Amino acid sequence: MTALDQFPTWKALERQAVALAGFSLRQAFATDPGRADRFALDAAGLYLDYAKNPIDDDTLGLLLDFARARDLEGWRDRMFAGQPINSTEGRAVLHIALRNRSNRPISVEGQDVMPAINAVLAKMKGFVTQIRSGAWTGFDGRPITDVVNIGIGGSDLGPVMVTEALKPYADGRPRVHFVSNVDGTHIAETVKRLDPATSLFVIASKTFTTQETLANAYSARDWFLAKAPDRNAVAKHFVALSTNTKAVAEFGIDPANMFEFWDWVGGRYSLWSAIGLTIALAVGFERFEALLAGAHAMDEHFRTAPLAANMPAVLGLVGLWNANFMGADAHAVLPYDQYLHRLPAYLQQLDMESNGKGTTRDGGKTSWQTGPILFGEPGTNGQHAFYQLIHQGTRPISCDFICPALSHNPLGEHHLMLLANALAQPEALMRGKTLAEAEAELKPAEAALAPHKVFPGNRPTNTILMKRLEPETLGALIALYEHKVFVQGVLWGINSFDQWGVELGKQLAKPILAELKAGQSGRGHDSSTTRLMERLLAWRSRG
Ligand code: G6Q
Repeated sequence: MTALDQFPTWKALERQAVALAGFSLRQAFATDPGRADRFALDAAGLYLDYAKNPIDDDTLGLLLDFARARDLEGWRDRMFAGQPINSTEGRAVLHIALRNRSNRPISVEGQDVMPAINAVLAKMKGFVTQIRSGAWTGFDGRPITDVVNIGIGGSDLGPVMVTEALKPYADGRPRVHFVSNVDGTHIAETVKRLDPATSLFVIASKTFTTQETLANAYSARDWFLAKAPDRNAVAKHFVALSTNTKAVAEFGIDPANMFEFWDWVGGRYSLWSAIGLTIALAVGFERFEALLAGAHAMDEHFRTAPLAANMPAVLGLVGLWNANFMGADAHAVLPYDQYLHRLPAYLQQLDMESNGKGTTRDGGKTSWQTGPILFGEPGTNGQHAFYQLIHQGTRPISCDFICPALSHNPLGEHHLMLLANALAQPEALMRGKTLAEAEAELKPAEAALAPHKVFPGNRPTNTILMKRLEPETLGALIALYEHKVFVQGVLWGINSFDQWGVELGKQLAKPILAELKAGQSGRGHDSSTTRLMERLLAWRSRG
């Protein structure tokens, strides 16, 4: 593809960055009383304030010109129309169909996918009702008390994050657990306190070939069979969420107990599909549907709102401005809600696996930065850890502050204290503190401390507010980020829906596993890997 710096609209952005070299957010707010109103958007129950970014009206106009030059609306429409925009895998990208509550027909290769989606949702609903009501019983006739979701990556992070976020809606009937790591500790610690007769294992794997998931699933089955009366009991205690009926049957799960999805659902975009079964088991099917409805509301906004008023488009464009023109190589996601404590981990996969790429859609090399390094922690914990670097470090880092107005646990003044911090941090990052201000706060004897108390300010932040963290607002929030990532992938000219970068490590692990089993390092490794393997083998042989 044409390098981005050959686009006149990109060149205009480069000139704008030079023109804004001395731009001061503090001054912009002081001189422009309308700034907060102009740089804010409402959609699907979310309020986005992006006024604390180093932009002015011209910058936003130029970013929108760039989006048009990159045919953002065309790509969006092709995604919604079910065209195979995941070019390296020749697939459509239709997580939006999974939550298409309007039931508007969406076709893949001429076939409407909505009837199949609705059929799986109906099957999920029936199953969830049976488990939650106690009608589905285990091998000794008792109802299921504990569900263990076994999956990894996209088959784990989304369900874990949502289940944690919706904990106030979970009644513990059943309790849910998640096992992902191939480290035996994860499954061993999880099943330790469980009763096989009242446990249900949900094996979540799109391909049903993933090494970690299969290893955990087989260990779970062994643990189960050690106590179960016979192999027939597996049917009541193991279900699968997958696209691979054959492999599910080979594992020993009756395909009648498989909840299907399709190859046009990317792993990290799959929590809306059968992969969301554990979420629905934890909080009830109606809440799962409300989650879908919230995401659908954001989809409709993204699909129809003009770019300048389009929340995912604007969030993506402002993010690109910070990443490509303001030097922000890292982006922090800072939810001021304890229930969102797994959101940063979830977004790490969504963003970094989607846009951590240096190859353009047509196989060329990017000469521009793409996806930022993403990290985060719930507020206020992060404030007592890494915020120092965000305030005074040498690298600019952009941040998203996420905050609900109401808490599910209105305890004394806790939530007001949380809100005060969520407002103070972006204000401090924007405003900073000058040397003169620092000096004015110090006694003459402490004057030497003044340089240490200077905050450069001008640090880019977004703040996303919602009334309360509920299934609908959570659905909208996740969809907002999904579409933001999509927007940025389009702007950068990369395919956000493949993940070839995870392959090499998997490939190299195979021979190493065989060598570790044989107790001897093989040829062909670098000397460092060989020494490390020898040391591990030596310690294991003496262990
Ligand atoms: C996500 C990735 C990846 C995937 C896992 C699990 O987009 O494709 O994280 O979800 O590797 O794959 P399976 O669901 O096939 O086990």
